[in-house]
Amino acid sequence: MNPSQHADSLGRLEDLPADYIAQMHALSIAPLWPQLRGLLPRGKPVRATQPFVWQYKDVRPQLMRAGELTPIEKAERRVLVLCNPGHGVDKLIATPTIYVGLQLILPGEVAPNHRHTPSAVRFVVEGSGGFTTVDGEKCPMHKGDLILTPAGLWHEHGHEGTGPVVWLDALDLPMVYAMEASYAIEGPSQIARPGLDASQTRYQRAGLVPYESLSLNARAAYPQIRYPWPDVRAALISLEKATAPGAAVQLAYVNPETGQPCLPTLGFSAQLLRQGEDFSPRRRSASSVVHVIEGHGQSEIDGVSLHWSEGDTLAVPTHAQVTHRAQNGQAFLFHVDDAPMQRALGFYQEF
Ligand code: GTQ
Repeated sequence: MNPSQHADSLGRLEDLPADYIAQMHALSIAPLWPQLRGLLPRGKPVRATQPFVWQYKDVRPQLMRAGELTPIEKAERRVLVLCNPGHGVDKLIATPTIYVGLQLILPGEVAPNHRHTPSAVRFVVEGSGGFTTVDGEKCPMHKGDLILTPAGLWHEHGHEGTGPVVWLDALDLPMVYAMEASYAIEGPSQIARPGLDASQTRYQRAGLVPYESLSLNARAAYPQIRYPWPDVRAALISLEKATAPGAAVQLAYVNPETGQPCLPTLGFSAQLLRQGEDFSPRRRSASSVVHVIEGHGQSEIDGVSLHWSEGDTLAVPTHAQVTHRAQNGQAFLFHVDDAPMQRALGFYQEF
């Protein structure tokens, strides 16, 4: 912790005798009161995270260049990390809790099998022929698909098609790393089970689950691994017709057996932004990352105006005031937020 000090009526470090400060520091102790307002600012947290947009037209050429410069064997994961400028390029964070990278895999390449303590998802940005095998389940990767690689599950990526495949990685890595609990184990390539992509096939329609899953001891922690985009898109278009003007046309990706967010730490949702409508959700304590699936538009985040189009990714700080607006037609957004971990910690708020 390195909280900034604030002018206040509380005692300052300089108010104390130098020998007393030296004695305390030699014993690895420190007084709280000079730092109290930094640790617990009044009313609202202090945020270093900036509202920001990474434009795909800027990042993509850099990613393709990585494809030329760095063979997959030298990278394991060929990823360019989206670093929030409020935190610099060393911290590798988009928001305090969310790591986001763009990963490139070229035809015939393999990103070898491993598993780790952070949980991850992939959201496919472009290309076809890519696949991820998760705990023996081989999932095809089509544009807009969401694929989970939860904590502890083996995962490896490959590419059986032509042309580059790019996806967005979102991980709860910053939190797990801060807990000094982040590590990975490498393993031999998985043997994919027959029954390609079975988990999404079993949960084709909301409200219907395989009968045998009702017996509690059969319940898997992660029953669905892939959420295909065409289904989500069609569901959003249906939902729009049943949603009042100004209300969110937004669907959360959940565990179909429990209805709870599909990962314990991060939440994922897809939103249809109606043409010509200013969408202003309630201010909330969660930070988030927004990826543009389709369309273009503009967002105001804490007074910062950001223009976006397909493939772009935005950072939204905690407690931010947000307005999104699609331009020249509707737009589709993918949201990653840290609301599940804030709820688990007991302080998630909407204002
Ligand atoms: O594809 O397994 O962006 O382990 C960072 C860490 C991707 C991955 C990342 C990872 C991966």
